[in-house]
Amino acid sequence: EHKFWKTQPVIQNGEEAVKEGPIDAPKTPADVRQEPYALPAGFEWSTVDVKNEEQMREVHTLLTENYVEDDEAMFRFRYSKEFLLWALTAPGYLPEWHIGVRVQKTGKLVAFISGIKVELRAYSHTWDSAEINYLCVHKKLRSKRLAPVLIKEVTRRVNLTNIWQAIYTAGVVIPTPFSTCRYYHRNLNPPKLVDIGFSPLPRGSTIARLVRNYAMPTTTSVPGFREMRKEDVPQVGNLLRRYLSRFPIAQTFSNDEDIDHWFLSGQGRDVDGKRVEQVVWAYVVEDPTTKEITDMISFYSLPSTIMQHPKYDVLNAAYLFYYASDAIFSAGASSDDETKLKAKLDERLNALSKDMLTVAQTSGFDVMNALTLLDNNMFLTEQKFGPGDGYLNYYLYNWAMPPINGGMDTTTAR
Ligand code: YNC
Ligand code: MG
Repeated sequence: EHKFWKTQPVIQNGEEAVKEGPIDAPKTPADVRQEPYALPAGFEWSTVDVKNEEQMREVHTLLTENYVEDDEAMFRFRYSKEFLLWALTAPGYLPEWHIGVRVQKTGKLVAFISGIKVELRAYSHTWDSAEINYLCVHKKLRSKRLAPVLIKEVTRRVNLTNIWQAIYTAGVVIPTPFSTCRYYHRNLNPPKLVDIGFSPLPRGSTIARLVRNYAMPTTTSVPGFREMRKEDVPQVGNLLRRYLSRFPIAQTFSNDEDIDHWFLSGQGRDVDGKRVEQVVWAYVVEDPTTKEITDMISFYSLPSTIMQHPKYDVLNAAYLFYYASDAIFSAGASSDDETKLKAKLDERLNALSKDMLTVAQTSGFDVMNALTLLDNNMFLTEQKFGPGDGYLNYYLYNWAMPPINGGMDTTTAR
């Protein structure tokens, strides 16, 4: 059982951490193995330059054909190149942490794993960490224990930079999640979701009835709701940092460069007559009288390939990303008690998420997905999200801490 994971500094099955801290004895980069791990004969390591168009195309093709599928093999994630560039070149990223494996003879890219640098806070500890994502082995090379080699190699490269912790998410359960979130789905396009088998047609219902039930208004309704702009970055940063400080674990977004990258750099635009896909959609509420930013909300676009359907081949899915609201902050005096603030926040988040769904439906998304994290439980059901069969497990490498109930995302399942 877990031949690989039982050798790694992670909480082992059945254990539960009480004390917070690293699992391994402290080391320095000088203690780290200097040579790459050995690959099976016929394969070689290849650091992938994701800013190089041809190399990005290779990663994109590998993932489009071989990355995560649902249990019934109906859908497969179809990250755009724009998305991958956004996710892999966040402030502080290291090119050496974008690791490929090629067939020596042909140069074909057959496996990939990536890390970016993120500052994390868990309870009261804050540290630089790696966020590991896009682990992928070509379908023809599965079950040959290549994944452990990729994981050990990325660990080695991260450790060489004096970073000893990592965060990652997976659909599979391995030792040992600190939190598990459930996926919820908000139908935005009933005829298509029923046709492709994503949503059932409830007994006794009709498509027309579903369409009416899930129809959003054509315009947003919160006064001052608008797209986020460059000049909002400092205010959005302060708001988001303050909002996230309420949760047991979160990415710190400690400088405005992070805010700019994660909420503005993925905007769609036309370059040399070519359409660059919009990845992240960020909105703020600017108070019409004070001109202050009181709220923000965002989502990203992550389509899935619909496998073997005669009519549709892409599911246009949006994923709820970060949001924040000052509704929960007490106005100084102790008069605002916790219950009142929570009720205020509940109301505000429902209004905000409703406007976000309005934007998403108007923009042609088929579904909005969200996880049971942050304050999502305040609005998911009211905004007609329904529970799905998917779960996402959250993991830390070389960090022990008590598990988090209900769960809280970090940089999300990007
Ligand atoms: C997984 N997703 O348990 P044991 S998520 C971690 N994350 O080891 P083989 C995984 N471990 O149990 P295959 C894993 N999936 O024997 C499998 N494993 O100890 C473990 N799928 O290796 C598994 N992408 O090579 C087992 O399996 C061992 O050929 C088996 O390859 C696995 O990106 C995989 O779902 C996932 O491409 C590459 O199935 C392949 O099946 C595939 O025989 C479709 O491996 C795509 C897919 C995973 C998406 C993701 C996060 C990855 C996190 C990796 C762990 C990072 C640790 C921190 C490192 C930095 C530390 C510092 C500092
Ligand atoms: Mg393998």
